[in-house]
Amino acid sequence: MDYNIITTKTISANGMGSLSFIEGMRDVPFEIKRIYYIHGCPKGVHRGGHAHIKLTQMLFCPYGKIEIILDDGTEKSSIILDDPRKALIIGPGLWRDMIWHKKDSVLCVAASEYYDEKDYIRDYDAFLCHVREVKRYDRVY
Ligand code: T46
Repeated sequence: MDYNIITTKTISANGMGSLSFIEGMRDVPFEIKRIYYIHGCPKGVHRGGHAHIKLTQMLFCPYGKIEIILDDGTEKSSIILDDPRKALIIGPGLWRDMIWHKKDSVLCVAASEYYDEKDYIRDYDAFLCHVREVKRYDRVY
């Protein structure tokens, strides 16, 4: 499945917390064109329910606990983001659901493209068709 978990570079100062950083084209394999963040969610919230056609993204949770469930049309993987140093890079073609396990957890996302609703597949059956199309194309070329 096209995802990768990385540990961000982190500098800790005795008793003064830590500073983590992520650099485009160095820590993430793309130029960052957009950053968005999801906040103010109660515990138990489910978001997502879509896939992207081209977009690659890096997700991290600087505060709280959020579960990311990825689905490639055949199998599912569950990744827990509960450490500010942990980041998840997700390639295109994966259905994703996110579950807030702790109130006010923050999900930050760095994206490879500007926002484009046409890049979303928000219907699961259409997603399965897309996966089959991509596999057929890969077999031919
Ligand atoms: C993703 C997961 C991890 C914008 O206008 N600009 C933006 O940059 C984004 C990301 C969203 N929107 C609009 C589109 C919808 O009208 O904001 C609304 C909420 O978006 P959505 O329901 O897609 O939010 P989530 O939390 O289900 O998904 C988001 C991202 O949209 C998606 O790309 O991978 O976070």
